Amino acid sequence: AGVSWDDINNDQQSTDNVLHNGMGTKTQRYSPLTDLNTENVKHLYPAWSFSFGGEKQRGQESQPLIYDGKMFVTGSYSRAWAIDVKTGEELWQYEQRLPEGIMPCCDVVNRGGALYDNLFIFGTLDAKLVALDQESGDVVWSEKIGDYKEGYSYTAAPLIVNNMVVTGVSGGEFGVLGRVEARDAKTGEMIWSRPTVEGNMGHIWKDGKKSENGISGTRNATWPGDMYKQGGAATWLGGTYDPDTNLIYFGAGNPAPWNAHTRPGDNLFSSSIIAIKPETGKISWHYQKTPHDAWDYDGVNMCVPFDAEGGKYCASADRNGFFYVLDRTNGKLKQAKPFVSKVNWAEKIDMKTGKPVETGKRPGDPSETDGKKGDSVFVTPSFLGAKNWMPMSYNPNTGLFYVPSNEWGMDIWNEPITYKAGAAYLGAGFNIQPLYEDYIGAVRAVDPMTGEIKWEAKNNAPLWSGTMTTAGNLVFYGTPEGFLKAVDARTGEELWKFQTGSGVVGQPITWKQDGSQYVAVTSGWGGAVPLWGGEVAKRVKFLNQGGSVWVFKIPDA
Ligand code: PQQ
Repeated sequence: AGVSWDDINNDQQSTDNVLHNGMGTKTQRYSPLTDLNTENVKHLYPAWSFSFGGEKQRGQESQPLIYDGKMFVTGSYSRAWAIDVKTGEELWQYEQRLPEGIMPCCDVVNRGGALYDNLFIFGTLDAKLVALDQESGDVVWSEKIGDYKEGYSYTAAPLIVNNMVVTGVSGGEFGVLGRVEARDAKTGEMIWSRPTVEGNMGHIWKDGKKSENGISGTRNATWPGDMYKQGGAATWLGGTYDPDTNLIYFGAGNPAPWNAHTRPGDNLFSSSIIAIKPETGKISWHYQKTPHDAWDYDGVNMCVPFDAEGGKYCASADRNGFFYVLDRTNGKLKQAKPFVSKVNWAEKIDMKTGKPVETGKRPGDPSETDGKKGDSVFVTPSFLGAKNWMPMSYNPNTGLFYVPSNEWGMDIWNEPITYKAGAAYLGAGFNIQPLYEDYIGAVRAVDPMTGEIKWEAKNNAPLWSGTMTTAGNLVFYGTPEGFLKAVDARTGEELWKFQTGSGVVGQPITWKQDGSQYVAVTSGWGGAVPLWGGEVAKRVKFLNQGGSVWVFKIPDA
């Protein structure tokens, strides 16, 4: 018994469970189930709801997993539960004892765990990986990812590849060193560690012995002096694994500090997609979406593998406003088009060089003004992104990606900054502003091969939930206003909605059980918007917090 790698590798095809983040390591968030479809989705009703309890609520971004009659779900403040899927009763609860002084940049969120063998593995805000026994909730092993006092934390769902649990790090706003690490999923023992900032050394472990495994890229070619040591490029969103190419794809976040005048050069591999070989942790190829990032455009958005027109591609809807399609065998750019209405920092992506053609909208150098504050610029999208962490989905039947996007801009300026361990490392100030009166969010159906937007479903508040799509021609997503919605995957027509009582910033899933198709999502408003959203945060401050998971089904025939 237990969850095997074969089971996980087959997760997208097997419909009676959800074993992995993204509903399969490709993270397409696609289910072949058709029981629930555009005809009958209007009958979807709640089977049960489970409260995360506690006085502390905040953002609930977790994707639940389903296995062996149990739901495994995480919550804010590094909590986890196993719940009886039939009845909604709690089987066990785990709460990490968080020390004073943890430093998550963007709310106390967790995006879910990983199942492997008899374990449920998830990362915590004090930068640890904890493996719990699926039956009892007891700790089987626990390993440190980084020092929380230096700003490391963890929020993403781990990725399983073969017998390994593969994770990144959070902490880009504190000048941590971004990296991807693989551990033995059964024991937590380290197998390899691969920095995402060019110039740093990788390591590999064999029989408990650590040895050097080559620097990433070249030493200091794209970073001045010693700055590569605190270069950020945090891998805070986790990755995808594609068995066809046998590569792990990770997004690497913004370079640190935000003030780009301090670090001339491209600052590889920040704001990039990197492809990593699972055996050695070595980088096979990279593609930098925002060279010398000056806007915190980050780059963690996943590259979601898909096949089209005889090619093997992956797609990434980036915070910087462009929807990229890469040949996932070699990282070559195939397509890049904006997926929001206003992108003013770059005119386009040059298809020959693969680089953005910039428009001169970089914040000014403080040394050119009074030395304290450089010239401010108004830039679209804002640093919270045309798309932030919330995952998109891909439906192979429609050939479309369903992208949760937001329309906003920001005033941004630079200030002098020096590195101090455990302190914010930005050197920038900002204020996010809405662009339109009537909406900020929009789910957009993007044709990856043309970049064409086939339909859009607008939303007043910024969208902060993932999307999920099915062979029943449905797309599910949540809104901060509290609704879980189902729309027609071909047209965007709204077919069903349910008010969950707090904002939905979670990741919907679906599976089949005892002959019925089920849908589940967490509810609880939070994440980065209320904390960093400037004028937008003010606009949506009426939204209420919460903490629960909802499960839906259609009535038995
Ligand atoms: N997390 C959210 C969220 O959950 O709503 C939004 C963001 C994060 C951001 O906009 C970030 O830039 C961000 N950056 C890092 C980083 O650089 O390490 C980490 C995280 C995180 O772990 O949640 C976010």
